Amino acid sequence: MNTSTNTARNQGQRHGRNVVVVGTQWGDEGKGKLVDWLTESAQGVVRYHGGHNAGHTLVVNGVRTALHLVPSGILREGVTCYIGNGVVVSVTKLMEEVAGLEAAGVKVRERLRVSEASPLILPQHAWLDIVREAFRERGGSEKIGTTGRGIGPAYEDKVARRALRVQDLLHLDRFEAKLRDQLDLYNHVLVGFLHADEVPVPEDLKPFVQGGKLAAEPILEAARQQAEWLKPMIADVSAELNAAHRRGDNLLFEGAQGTLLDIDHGTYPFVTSSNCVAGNAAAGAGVGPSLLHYVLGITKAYCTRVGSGPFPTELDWATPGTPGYHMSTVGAEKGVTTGRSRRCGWFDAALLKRSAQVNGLTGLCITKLDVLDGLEKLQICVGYELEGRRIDLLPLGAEDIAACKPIYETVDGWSESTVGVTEYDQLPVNARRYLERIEQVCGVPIAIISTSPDRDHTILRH
Ligand code: 2SA
Ligand code: MG
Repeated sequence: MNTSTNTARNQGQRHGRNVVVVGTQWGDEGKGKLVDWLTESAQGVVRYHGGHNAGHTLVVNGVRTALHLVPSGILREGVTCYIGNGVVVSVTKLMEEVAGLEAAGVKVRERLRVSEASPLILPQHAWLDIVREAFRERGGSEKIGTTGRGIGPAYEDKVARRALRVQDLLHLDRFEAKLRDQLDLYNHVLVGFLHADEVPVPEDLKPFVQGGKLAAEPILEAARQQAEWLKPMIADVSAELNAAHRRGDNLLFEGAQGTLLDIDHGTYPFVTSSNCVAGNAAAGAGVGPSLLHYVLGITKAYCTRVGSGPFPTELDWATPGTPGYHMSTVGAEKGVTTGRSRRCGWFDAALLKRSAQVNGLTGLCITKLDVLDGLEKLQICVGYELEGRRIDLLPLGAEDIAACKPIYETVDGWSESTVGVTEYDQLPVNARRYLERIEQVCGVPIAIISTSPDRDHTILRH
């Protein structure tokens, strides 16, 4: 491999070279930091799926910023941030997030473009999400462990062709007619059928849910104000991205969640409701796949998962003194959006092979390597035993994945600190061995290594 031309950042520095940044595990791999770092050589950053269920933490000059819906390029002046048609948009949450960023001195509105074709997340979606989870639990089924943000129901409405979209905010009469039709369905069938009046209403939904029923007037009232606020940012994002590409801009496509949460390729049904894989960067932004030039897979040096569902290499992460507890505490593994503890476990190379395959990964970026500092021995899962057979690729679907017994290779850890290391050669020899073994088993080159949340603590390997 030609070492100087194949890295994502070098791809970015050449004009018109676009990079997709995708999570290869269950989300929270550190995509936000990498998008921010790569943005030094990009002019546009695009979100293409998911919604404000995402939580991206950036640390710049020691200051921590959490982003949910706004693309992670926003902290770089001069970068245009796009929310593509594949994203489900809560204008209420977008307004809150933008207000927070602007209060901290980040100019957002003049650099943010929101697709007119994005489906809206409205109070009925969050309410249905919460009610469904409550009833799954009551009925004895395992909860999905959603973020309760209304993501699933908003995508359901999109696929059922009854969604209200950003462009409907420009025609409030049309918005009202569609909303009333939709609420009829919610009140009579979707929520009504579930006896939603038995479920406690969260504070922020109280104005919209009255006696277990959704009320149109407060939603319309909020929409009128939101339409005025959003109007200057509403755009034909597909046309703008294609024009940006023609004039030589480098674009970064920012994935949210992770490959194992993908609606098709993940641990179904314990997944989110969108395609998280790199291929959806094209459909969810309105560009052709020929515009995606480099796929960078972001991979934590161990594994975490928030929410329910199978996790073959999961460890006991609650007992002090165990490697899982070390990962959970040193790695500060808590959800950025919901504050839930993330489950922790060993690195799973058989899972990563699945991820490399469905994303067509060009290179890997390993994050949070420093969290493993001080662990005496490390385990790498290289395959599983499933129904008496040995397999080396994560199977599809929750039931088979839950039945997988991991097969581990044990490698030596390192006692030195890797925090802030910026040169590959300065990593402890066992850290390099660990990385090189991962690379070998997964079959994808490691291009970048992150050694702390800080923007500058990054090793560009080749
Ligand atoms: P949803 O709300 O319908 O998308 O939930 C479905 C599943 O997807 C998981 N999910 C996530 N997993 C990791 N990180 C996410 N973002 C936040 C973060 C999550 C948080 O960055 O920490 O704060 O809890 C995210 N968003 C969705 C979710 O846990 C369900 O398993
Ligand atoms: Mg996150």
